[in-house]
Amino acid sequence: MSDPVFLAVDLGAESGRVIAGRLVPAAADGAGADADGPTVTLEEVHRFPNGPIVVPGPDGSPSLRWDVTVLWREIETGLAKAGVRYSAEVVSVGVDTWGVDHVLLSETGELLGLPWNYRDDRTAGGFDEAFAAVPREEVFAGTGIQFLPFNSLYQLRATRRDHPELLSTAQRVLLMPDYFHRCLCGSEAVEFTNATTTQLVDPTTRDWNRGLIAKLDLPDRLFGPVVSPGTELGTLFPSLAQRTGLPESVKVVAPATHDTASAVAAIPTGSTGQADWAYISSGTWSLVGVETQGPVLGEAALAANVTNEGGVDGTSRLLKNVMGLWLVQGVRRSFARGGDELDYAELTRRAASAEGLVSLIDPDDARFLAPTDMAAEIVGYCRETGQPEPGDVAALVRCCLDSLALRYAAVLDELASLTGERPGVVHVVGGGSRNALLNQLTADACGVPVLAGPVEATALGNVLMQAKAAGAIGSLAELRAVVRRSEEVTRFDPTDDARWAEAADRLRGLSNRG
Ligand code: ADP
Ligand code: LRH
Repeated sequence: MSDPVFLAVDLGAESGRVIAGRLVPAAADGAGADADGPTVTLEEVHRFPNGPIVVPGPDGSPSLRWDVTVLWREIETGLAKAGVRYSAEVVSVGVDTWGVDHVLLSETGELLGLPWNYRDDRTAGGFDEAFAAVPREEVFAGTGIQFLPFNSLYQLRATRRDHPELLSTAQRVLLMPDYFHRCLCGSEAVEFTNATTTQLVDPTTRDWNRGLIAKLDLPDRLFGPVVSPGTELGTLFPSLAQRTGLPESVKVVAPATHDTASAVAAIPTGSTGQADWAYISSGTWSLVGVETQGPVLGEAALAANVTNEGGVDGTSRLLKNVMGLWLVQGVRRSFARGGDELDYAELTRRAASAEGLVSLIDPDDARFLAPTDMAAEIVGYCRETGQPEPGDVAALVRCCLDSLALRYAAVLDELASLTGERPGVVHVVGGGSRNALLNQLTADACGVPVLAGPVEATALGNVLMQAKAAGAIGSLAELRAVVRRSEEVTRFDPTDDARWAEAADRLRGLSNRG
C-alpha cells in the first residue's frame, strides 16, 4: 500500500495554498537519516493570492472584507487537483488560517454577510468601549490574550453596535477555518487554538469564558462547542467528493487551525514547552515568542501586553504580535502603484545593498496597520522623528528590516523578563524565513543564532497533526522529530557589532515618545 497523504489547506493573509503531505515510514533496513522514524514530504498542489476586498457600504464608505466565496472556490480547485494527483491515497484534509476573523451564520446556516477583514477601522476606539463593560485587567485575567484592536472580542462588539440585526439573527459564530470545515463536511465545531485568538476563551478551562461573554452582552448561543486540535470532524460531503475526485472516505480533521499554532508545532526543536528557545513565525505578521506549559498571567504580563495563545498537547504560546513583513508588502505595493514591480528576492537584494541602521521606525506604531501608502507613511514617520528620509526602495526596505530585527530583540527581552529564561536560539519559520538578510539582522540584533526554516512550517504542522490524529504520530515531541528528520535548517550566527546596542536605544526612544 502507498504511504498516506494528508491535505493541508493553509490560508495566509497574502496567499493561500493546498499542500499535500506524505508520511514516509522509517527505512526498513534501519539505515540513513530516516532510520529512527517517519519523515514527511510536501508537495504544493495549488497556490493563489489572497487579500482583503473593499465593499462599499450604503453611504459609500469602504468596508474591508474577505471574499470567502472566492477562497472556497480556490480551496475546491486545490482539492480537485489533489483528487487527480493522489485520489485514493488521501486520508484526510484540514484547514488553518490567520486568527480572529469569523463568519456569522443564521439559524438555517446561511452566511450573514462577508466576514470583515481585521484591518478594517471599525474597531478603532473599541478598547475604551469594551473596558466600560469589563475592565481591562479582568479581560486579561480571564483570557490571557494580548490587547490588539482587531481581536474578535472588539470586532463582535463593533458588529453589535453597527449591525445589531446581524447579531440578533445569528445563531453561530465560526472562525474562518471552522467555516471552511463546515463547507467540507457540515461540522460547526470551533477549534481551540484559533478560538483563543478571539480573546473570549479562558486559558485555564480551555473553553469559552461565558461569564466574560455575558458581561460584554454578546449572545451566548453564538459560541458552540470547542474541540481540540486533531479532532475528527466528519467526512467529505459526498457531492464535494464527487466534484473533486476525492474518495468519500476522506476525513475532515481539525489541525491546530490557527496558522501560528500549526507553525510552532512544526518547529524543528527537540524541546517542548520550554522557554530556552524562541521562535518567530514570520509572514504577514511576525509572531515572536516562546512555548510554555501554561499561560503566564498576572500584572507583569498584563503590563507587557503579551499573549498566551493555545497550542497543541496542552502547550501555550507566550508571544507578541510584531507588525511583520506586512511593512515590506506595503512598500512593495507602493512601488507597484508607480509601475515598479519588484519581487521579494529583489527587494531583499536591494535592501542588502543599502546602508544599515540609518533610519528606524517603531514597526508596531498603529499608523502602519492599514496605511493607504506604506512607503509614504514610513517617509512621513522618519521626517516627523527627525531622521533621514529613506530616498529609495532599498533604503525603505532596509529601514523596515532593521526595525523589525530590533523589535524582535526588544520583545525577546520582555519575554525573558517574564519567564526568567533567556532563549539560546531563535527559530524563524514561514515565508519570511526565506529572507536571509532579515535572518542575519535578527541574529545580530538578538545576539543569538537564528535557525531558519522550514518555510512551510504551517502546512507541515497542519499535515502532521492530521497524521497524529490518524495514529501515525504519538506526541508533539514525535511530531517535531518528524520535522527534524525531514527538513534542513540554515544557521545564521550573530556578528559582534556595537551599533546594534546604540540602535536599540534609538528605537526605544522612538517607541516611548509621547
Ligand atoms: P502569510 O502566510 O502571512 O501570507 P507567508 O508565510 O507566506 O505569509 O510569508 C510571506 C512573506 O514571505 C512575504 O510577504 C515576503 O515578505 C516573504 N518572502 C517570500 N518569499 C521570499 C523571498 N524569496 N525572499 C524574501 N522574502 C520572501
Ligand atoms: C498570523 C495571525 C496572527 C494573528 C493575525 C490576525 O497569520 O494568525 O497570529 O494575530 O494573523
